[in-house]
Amino acid sequence: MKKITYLLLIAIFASCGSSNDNKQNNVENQIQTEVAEVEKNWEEFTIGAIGNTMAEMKYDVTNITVNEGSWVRIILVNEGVDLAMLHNIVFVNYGTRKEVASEAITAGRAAKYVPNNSNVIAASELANPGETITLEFEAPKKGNYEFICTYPGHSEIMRGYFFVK
Ligand SMILES: [Cu+2]
Repeated sequence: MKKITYLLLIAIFASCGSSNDNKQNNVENQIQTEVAEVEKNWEEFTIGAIGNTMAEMKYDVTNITVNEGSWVRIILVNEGVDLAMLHNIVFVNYGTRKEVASEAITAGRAAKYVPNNSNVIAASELANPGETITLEFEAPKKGNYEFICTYPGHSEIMRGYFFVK
């Protein structure tokens, strides 16, 4: 609602006889962009990456369901304190997590452990211990997907399911 009021103010401002057409176009483009943002149907999830050892670490959410056509916002909170606890969150086609996790190791740190593999739907940045990162993407078509942490050695226990209905 706040954002809509803001957009109206921009619209009023824009209609107050700008002598510069370019400026007018820029304002109109900005309005269109912001309207598109407001109209997106966001589904937001906060996921904690918890634990401080290879045995304890996990996501505190392991099952996410969204509607087709929505936009997904994942807020990944790395609650670890041990410096070895680096995590990301990577969404992949169902049944491909082992393949993607294996290629992630080859891709290495320079690629943020995200391989160039068409089964990857969306991938976050790496979160350091104590860091929170956000990943936004458009939900893929209806179906079953999985999510994993592709940091080497983590994917077998740091994983969950993602359903688009
Ligand atoms: Cu991890």
